[in-house]
Amino acid sequence: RMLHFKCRNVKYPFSEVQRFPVSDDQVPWNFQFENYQPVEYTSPVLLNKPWADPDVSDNNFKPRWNALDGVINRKSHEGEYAIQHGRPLNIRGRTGISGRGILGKWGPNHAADPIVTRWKMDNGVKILHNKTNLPILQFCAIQRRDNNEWAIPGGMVDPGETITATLKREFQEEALNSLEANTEQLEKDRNIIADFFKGGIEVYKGYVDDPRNTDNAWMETVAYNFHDDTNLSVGKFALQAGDDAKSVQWMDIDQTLALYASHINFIKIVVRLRNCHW
Ligand code: RP5
Ligand code: MG
Ligand code: MG
Repeated sequence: RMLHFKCRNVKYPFSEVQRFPVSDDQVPWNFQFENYQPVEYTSPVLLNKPWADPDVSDNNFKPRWNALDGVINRKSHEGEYAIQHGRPLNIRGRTGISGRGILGKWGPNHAADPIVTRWKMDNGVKILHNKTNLPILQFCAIQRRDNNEWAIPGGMVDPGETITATLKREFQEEALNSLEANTEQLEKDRNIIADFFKGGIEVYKGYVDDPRNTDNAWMETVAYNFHDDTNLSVGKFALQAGDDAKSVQWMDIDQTLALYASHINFIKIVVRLRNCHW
């Protein structure tokens, strides 16, 4: 399994909590790490939040680990995770923090990431990169309000929601500001959007190296590529940031991009798929 980096050896987001140091070797749970003393941290923000799990010590909390638990998916895309002292163990290994941090669910927290792409064009003609001679692909990137990092406009799968619905909803909320925008335009575009989101290709399913991950809670995602080959569909839309996005843009893709969590790895898969400049 791949190592995680963004949830190790740094301060935990929105807190002063410093993670217990974990070297590359020490990540796997089967590595003997006698002196491992992760900092216990569950954000007080989670207390009594309807979307968050209760504490594992709560007698009324009877989660079904590694299973579909009513409308909550507690299965990992990466296989079976272990349970220790009543808590799931991070499927990729140690992070230096025990507890849930700011994640609502113990174990996997499921998200979906819509990678919406178009070609960089000049009057309907693809622009080729001057070094590689390959067409330049652009993706719809949002700047996250929580940490200013650029990212795919993904979001959490609501209880009982299908991945297909999450992909389309999060794109509309974060990149088209559907929660606030003038609904007249969105109404006009509704059929275009519906058609466009039927044509997705799954490019990644699994763990996300997210800075919010802990030893007992972590992000997982399903990423889909939705591609507008002509810029006559969603590619022609004027983007407008909304909800947890503070800005949005069509961003040229190349290997120097610095993106949130492990999003660059998902973009790289799309690059191979579309045979574009990198
Ligand atoms: C990442 O966090 C996922 O890849 C997805 O992009 C995002 C979901 O969380 P929020 O945007 O709702 O904070 O791990
Ligand atoms: Mg969102
Ligand atoms: Mg989001």
